[in-house]
Amino acid sequence: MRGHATAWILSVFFTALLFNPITAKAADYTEGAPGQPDLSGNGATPTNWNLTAGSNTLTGTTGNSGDTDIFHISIPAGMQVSEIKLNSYGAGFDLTFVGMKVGSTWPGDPNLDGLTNGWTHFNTSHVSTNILDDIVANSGGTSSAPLSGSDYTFWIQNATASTPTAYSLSFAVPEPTTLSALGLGGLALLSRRRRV
Ligand SMILES: [Ca+2]
Ligand SMILES: [Ca+2]
Repeated sequence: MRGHATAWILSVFFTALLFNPITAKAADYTEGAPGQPDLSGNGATPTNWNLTAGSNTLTGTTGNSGDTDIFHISIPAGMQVSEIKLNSYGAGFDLTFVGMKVGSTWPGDPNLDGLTNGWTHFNTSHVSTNILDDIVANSGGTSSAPLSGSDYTFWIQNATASTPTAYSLSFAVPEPTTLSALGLGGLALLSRRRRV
């Protein structure tokens, strides 16, 4: 009985380790939620979004000339953005531009200055895929995945439709300490099993 109780306690412990960083700590940004207005349309003053460990989800809408969404992500020290997954995308034949620039602001215009550190277009065909690899592939070697360092600014704008298009993107930030703790916990479990 004591072995079963120990196993139950351990399983609860590992479940907590596995899921807490994802569900409890991630920082989501949803346009229109309290305190989370439409993302800035001014590259000199992007919306600041501080990422945390886990899956950070951005949900918004963008238009062609009417609603550009420009935001600056801050990556926690020692962590990285491993992928940017498109969860969902409007409808129809829309196409949306996303550009990335190193730093906390984007003065200028990516259509005019061309000074991006990566860009791509996405639409319904990219739903459920990682678009970070597409972005860095168009960087001329000036960026690479996973994203390390601390500050990047993104510029999202519809390339085709004049009507707003809804999108949802998840920025994945793995937590290195979770993997270490799991590794140590796994060793403890193995050692306990050997003794039993
Ligand atoms: Ca918007
Ligand atoms: Ca906007």
